[in-house]
Amino acid sequence: ASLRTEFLGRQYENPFMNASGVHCLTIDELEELSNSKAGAFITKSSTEVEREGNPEPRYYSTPLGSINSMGLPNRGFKYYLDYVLDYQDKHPAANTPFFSVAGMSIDENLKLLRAIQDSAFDGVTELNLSCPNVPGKPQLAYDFEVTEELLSKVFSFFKKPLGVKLPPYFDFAHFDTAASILNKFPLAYVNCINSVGNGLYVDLETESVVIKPKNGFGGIGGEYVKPTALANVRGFYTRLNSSIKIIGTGGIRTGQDAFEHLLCGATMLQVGTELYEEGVSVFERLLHELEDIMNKKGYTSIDEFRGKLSSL
Ligand code: RRO
Repeated sequence: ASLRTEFLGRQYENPFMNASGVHCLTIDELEELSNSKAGAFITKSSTEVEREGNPEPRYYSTPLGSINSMGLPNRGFKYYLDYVLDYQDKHPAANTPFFSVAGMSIDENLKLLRAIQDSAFDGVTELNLSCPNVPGKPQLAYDFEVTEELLSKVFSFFKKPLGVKLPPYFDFAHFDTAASILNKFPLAYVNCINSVGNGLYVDLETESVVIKPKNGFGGIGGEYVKPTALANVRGFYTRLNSSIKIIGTGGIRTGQDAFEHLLCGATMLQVGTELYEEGVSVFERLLHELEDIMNKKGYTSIDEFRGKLSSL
């Protein structure tokens, strides 16, 4: 079977990427992704000014996944823009890395996107509307009015391919409202899902929380979140215009998890918690596991089953 994937008119060897935030803070980490079997990769969400992020410990691995309250640590927008522009020059035949931005305000997001629009960047931009971990800053995409206002302003000038990273939704009324707003814009894709915000993990032995920021509250990833991720992939796949692609993120630990995301309608697949656990060798394992499943089922390409989840 072939894992070759077309996304936004570009060809990728396979659909696997890192989830933004994991293994993409520094140029060293980004270069490791570039040299891995990942089909594509994305930078850490950046802000105009570099940020240290929240106090440590701020990431904790649990038996079923992870909890994090990193607080948007990043080297600053220019560091990542310089990296991707340099990457384009050095690898003219390769796909440019995806570029994630997460401004701290509407105006900062607009400023960063204007800078991308005015640059030579020829890749795909991801606007993070769902960071759960900056104290005092709610997840933007839970406020539908502000989301629509922001996207209206963005698309008045932004002409390069743009996707949005969404938080998980948990009600059909919210899927309906979110999709009706997203369908008004020439979005390239939506990425479902960011971490499930503000979970709490308790350590029995110490009778304590496990991360320092926000009294232990943080975004949940890994096995815990796969059913929620699949529901969001499927919920948006069935509601969005077919021109808006889906990136599936959440609970991808095995080839089976990847297959399920594709069956629900995802085109690209992002790996967060399991990449943190295993390092970049996770991609080679996942692509072999996915290929094995496809071979056993008699599929020769992903297009033969993408989105084709059966109902009862
Ligand atoms: O840096 C973080 O705390 C973080 C971000 Br920006 C995000 O979008 N999702 C997440 O789980 N952590």
